[in-house]
Amino acid sequence: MSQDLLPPIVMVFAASDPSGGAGLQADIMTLSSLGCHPLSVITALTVQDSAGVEDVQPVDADWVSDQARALLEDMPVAAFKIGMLGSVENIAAIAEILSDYPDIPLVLDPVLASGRGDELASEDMISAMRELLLPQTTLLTPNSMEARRLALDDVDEPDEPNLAECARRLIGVGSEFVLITGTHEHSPQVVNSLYGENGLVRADAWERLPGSYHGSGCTLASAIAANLANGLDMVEAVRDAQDYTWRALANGFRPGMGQYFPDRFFWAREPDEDDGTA
Ligand code: PXL
Repeated sequence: MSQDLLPPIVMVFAASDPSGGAGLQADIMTLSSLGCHPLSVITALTVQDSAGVEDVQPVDADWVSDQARALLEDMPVAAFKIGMLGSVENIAAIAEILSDYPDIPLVLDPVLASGRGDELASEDMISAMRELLLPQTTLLTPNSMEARRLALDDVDEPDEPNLAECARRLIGVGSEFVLITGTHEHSPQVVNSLYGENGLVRADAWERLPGSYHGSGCTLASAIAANLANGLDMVEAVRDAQDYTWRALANGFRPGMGQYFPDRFFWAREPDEDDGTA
């Protein structure tokens, strides 16, 4: 079999969500749905259901390093995607690995809390992300609340910075691009804004879907990583991944008593118009 037939390989650092709504499982499904082969480096285990996160058990940082190093020495990786990190030690270990692969694009989804508001990152972890990971990031994908928390200066600020100012600061810290998603803003449409070193690159407005979703951020960030691995440039990758994510959400389902889950394989369930059946 020719190497040309190799699917693009994307290495994910993320925590297990046994519900399959978010986390590593969401990343694996999204990357597979978009034609990539996912490598999964587990940073933490969680106990959760469709309503919220009950418990988190970080994986030992040496185990995180070993999982990644073994694969990186074996296979060509086209993109990195980072989700929930689990501990400051894991952040330091991952930052060290990434520094050996500066040419591979990195999509960092700064997971700070679950949809219900369960804390998934401590203040120390936020500082470590800012100092060790942002300078190595190609695209950071915070929601507006995460953008404000990450961009807040240590000095007390009387007013919250606006989102464009947050993006400017996060790019100042070292991320090449920042995509701030607008799901949590009180606007009639969801507006997602991509910023680069010269400010706003493009903004896309989407019909706001009713209901609350588990794993929409993981889906979007993984879809962008898949598109970059498939050779799209950043603007195309971000545009196309939003379209994919919106469709996964529009086809969402509610498997339990909590939030809706995106259907990352909505295309596999769509009726096939050309299959000859009535
Ligand atoms: O959606 C963010 C997220 C990422 N990773 C894990 C999660 C969550 C949200 O609950 O549990 C493991």
